[in-house]
Amino acid sequence: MVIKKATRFFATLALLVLLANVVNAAQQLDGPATSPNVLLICIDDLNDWTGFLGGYPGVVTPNMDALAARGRNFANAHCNVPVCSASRASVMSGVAATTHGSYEIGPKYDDLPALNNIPTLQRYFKDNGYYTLSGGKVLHHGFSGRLAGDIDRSLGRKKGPNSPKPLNRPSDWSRAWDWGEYPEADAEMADYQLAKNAAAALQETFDKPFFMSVGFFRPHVPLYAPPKWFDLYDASQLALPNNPKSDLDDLPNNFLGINDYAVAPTHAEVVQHGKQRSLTQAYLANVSFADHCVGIVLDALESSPHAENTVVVLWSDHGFHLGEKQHWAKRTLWEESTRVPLLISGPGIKPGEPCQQPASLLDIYPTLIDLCKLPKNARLEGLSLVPQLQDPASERDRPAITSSYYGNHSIRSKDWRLIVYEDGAKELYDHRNDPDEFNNLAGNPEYKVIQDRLLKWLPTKTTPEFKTKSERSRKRSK
Ligand SMILES: [Ca+2]
Ligand SMILES: [Ca+2]
Repeated sequence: MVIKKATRFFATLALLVLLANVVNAAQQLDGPATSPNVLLICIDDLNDWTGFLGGYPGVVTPNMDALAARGRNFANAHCNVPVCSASRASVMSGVAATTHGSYEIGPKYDDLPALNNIPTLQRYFKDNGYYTLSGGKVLHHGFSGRLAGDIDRSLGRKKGPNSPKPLNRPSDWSRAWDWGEYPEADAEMADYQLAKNAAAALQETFDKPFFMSVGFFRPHVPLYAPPKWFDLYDASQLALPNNPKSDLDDLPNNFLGINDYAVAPTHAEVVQHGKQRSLTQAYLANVSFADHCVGIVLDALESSPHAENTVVVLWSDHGFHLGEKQHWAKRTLWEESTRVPLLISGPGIKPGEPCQQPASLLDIYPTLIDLCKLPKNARLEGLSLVPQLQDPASERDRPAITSSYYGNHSIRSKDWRLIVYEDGAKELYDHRNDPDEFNNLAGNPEYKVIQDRLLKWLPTKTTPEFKTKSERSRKRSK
């Protein structure tokens, strides 16, 4: 009798253990059903001029600062390419320019042969059970062609940075490089309308986890924003960068070759026309306006049913010079051009110190896969940032690599930056005592060991630059 009872007891126990295992397995297999939502906020041309990165004294970015305070601020994060379309192709494919072959403004994601079999981040989540929503500038050319099905719902028509655009407005250099107090109200701005659309969608409930991408155009030029954002900054009192001309004396001769960007004004032109203060004010105004739009989306998330179960990632596609090193805009391999905001927060991520370890925008894709417990994507070239989300001091050997135009690369570690140009010329900076990258140490025998150590990370196998047929014929006709 006793034996029978014991047998029954153990049989029941075995059954319970078996059931528990089945439930566990189901939970693992059912990842997406219990996975967090994702809110991906993409900003265009935002450099380190935010409160949480400390790049400009007195800049007003309370919403992004609050986001930084409740998650992880990757304070040493860098883009893969310092220009819109190629940077975004890297983020959304998870592979570097040296693999996909776009090093400049140019081909669409779906034009690049190397990306034929690589799903966008959004497609990967969709294929793993997520509902995808997207609005504004996420991929530079949008989700079109074979990518059209990657997005289940649009959060509004893709409007360019010229929306709205004042009529017949004279411009100092070009239509793109215009700026000023326009329009009168936030509600007329495309970014504001997008923020409101995203905010409304966040109040809904979904029968699957969602992956929402929201891409703001500001502070990309033209730098129009309503007057109240300009009023935050007194142009006559603004700090201007310390950018002595002599800083350029220790640069390799060819550096101008990759910084020759015809659309942006040169620093000499900005100064000659007396526009440095008004341009700086306009950029700051647009940063604060973009921050306001981010706040609309974050407030909506906060008051939604998804507040506790959504991973938020905020990033900018590359940095921006406003006179530093005598340069305006992007495309350089210096700190102002490669450094970007990267904030990650969500369930299980505790607030903590900013992370000073190098991070790359390539890391967004594998990090989100880890956080949402999706199957690994073997094609990705970034590293998951989960160790640094758990502990910001967690060391990481691999530096952040940035490429600009074919054959030119920057290698940014925790303390150093090495730039290697196509012809082998180099720049080396020690960020422990030279955050402005004034003192080029390349070739100095005292720093040979560190230079050689960084050189080991220089990309060797690189995909040649891909040009579409129309780009090739445009080039020939020039
Ligand atoms: Ca951009
Ligand atoms: Ca220098």
